[in-house]
Formats: sequence, C-alpha cells, structure tokens
Amino acid sequence: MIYSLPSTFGRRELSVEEASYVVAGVPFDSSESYRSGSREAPQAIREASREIEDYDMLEDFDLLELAIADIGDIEVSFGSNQETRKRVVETVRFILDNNAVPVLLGGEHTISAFAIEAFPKDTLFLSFDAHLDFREDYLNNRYSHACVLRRAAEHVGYENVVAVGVRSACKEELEDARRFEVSFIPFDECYDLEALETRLMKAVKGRNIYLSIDMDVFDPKDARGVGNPEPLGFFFFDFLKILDFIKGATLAGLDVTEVVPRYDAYTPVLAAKLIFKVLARYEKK
Ligand SMILES: [Mn+2]
Repeated sequence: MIYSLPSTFGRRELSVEEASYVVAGVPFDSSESYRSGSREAPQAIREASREIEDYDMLEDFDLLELAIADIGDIEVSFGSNQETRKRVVETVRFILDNNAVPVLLGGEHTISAFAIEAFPKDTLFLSFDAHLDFREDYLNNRYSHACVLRRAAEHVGYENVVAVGVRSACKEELEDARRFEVSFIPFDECYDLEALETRLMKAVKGRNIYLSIDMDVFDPKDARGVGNPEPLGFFFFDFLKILDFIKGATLAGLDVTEVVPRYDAYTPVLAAKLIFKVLARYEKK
C-alpha cells in the first residue's frame, strides 16, 4: 500500500482532457513595487486548497463535482516580461484548445494582461482591484502591475474592460480612463451591494468573461498578505453576496493575483476558497 497525497490544487488528479477547469500557477513578480513575493503564492494557494473540505456547506455544493486539473506552474522568465508573456499566452491557449477554463494562480497582476491575449477580442475583462492599473507605463515598464487594465483594454477594446472596487489611482491614469471611457466602479459605489450586483449582472449578461481578482480588492483586514495593501475594500462576506452575477455570464477564464504569502498565512486560504466559491457558484447556475 502506498499512502500519498497529491500536491495539486484541491488534491485533484484529472488529466487536462478530462477537466472543465485547468489550474496553472504563474510565479511571476518581477515588477512588484512594494511588497514582493507573489511568486510564492501558487504553491501557498495550492497548499491551502488541499486543506479545504470538499463539501461547501454554505453553497450546498460538493466541490468534488468540479472537474479540475492542475498542470503545475508555468516556468516563467524572471526579469523578462516578453518571454513570460509568451509562455503564459501559449499555456492559456493550450488550456482553451482543450475546451477547459484556465484558472491562473498569480503572481503579480501583470499575469492577467498576458493571459487575456489568449482570448478572443470581444471577451469582457472584469477586474476586481483596489487600483485602477491604467497607466501607460510605470517606471518605463509597460508590463508593470500598474498597467494591467490598460494592456488588457488594448487587446479586448476599451469598451470591454470593467474594474470594480477601485479606490487608488494617479491623476493622469484617472484622466486617461475617463478619456477612453473605460468602465470602472469606484469602491464608494460598491457600498450598496444589491445595487452593485444588479450593475454587474447587467454588465456581464450573455458575455464571455475573464474574471481577474486582485486580492487587494479585499479589505486589508481580510486579506493582509498582498503586494500593495489599500485600505477599505470588500470583505469576503460582501463578495459572496454579489457573486451571483457570475450566473449570467459565461466564464472564459479566472485568475487570482497579488497574494504575498510571507506577509500573512491566511490570505492564501482566502484565495483558495475564493476560487472554489466562484467555480461552485458558476456550476450551480
Ligand atoms: Mn491592485
């Protein structure tokens, strides 16, 4: 008898061909400007995911019904945005070619700007983020984590990005976002959760969406281990109240980024649970 525990996300052992959702880690944090270390997140999120029990009582859903495969981490090129970009795009394309939904574990938020390039141009890039991330460049780097929304918009179109929970920006990027008529929902417009859910349902209805969750959208008291903590934000409880919007959309891709495990042992648990919750709620539709 061999006693072994798979080290994959959720202890899953499906092949890519059998899976509806394929997890891949992207341990890339080259442009982190404040608290670096999100390259350690994929393994920390996996470790947390293995300890989450299989029946989600509050969703009344057996998580084992989620056909998840885990292909491990993409071997990224530290310091080379372009090489990492190419590897992420090709890996995401491989997952899409297998008719599965990519679920990426960041890494810094830049990985979302890479991943979206593998999707058709009319995909809706729906980003939950404390930061607007609409700079043309940051420190002369166009593939910085401060430019994610802008790079994504350049691929899918300015009309096909929505940022939710924003409460931090520089004046220029805010002016640019308004000039390009980019949809963003500042966090003070998120206090009324019912109104927010209605707004999101309208935005995603019938669309193929790439859902990108920068963990700093949560209140730092809930998610302390992030690269750029920003006061205010959602509590997990709030997020679950609005999450039904996902039922009106087709989930094309999902990522969770900016977890920095070395600053907090709980944030990877939150990230793992969040992934299960999003997929469970989506499967229940
Ligand atoms: Mn952010």
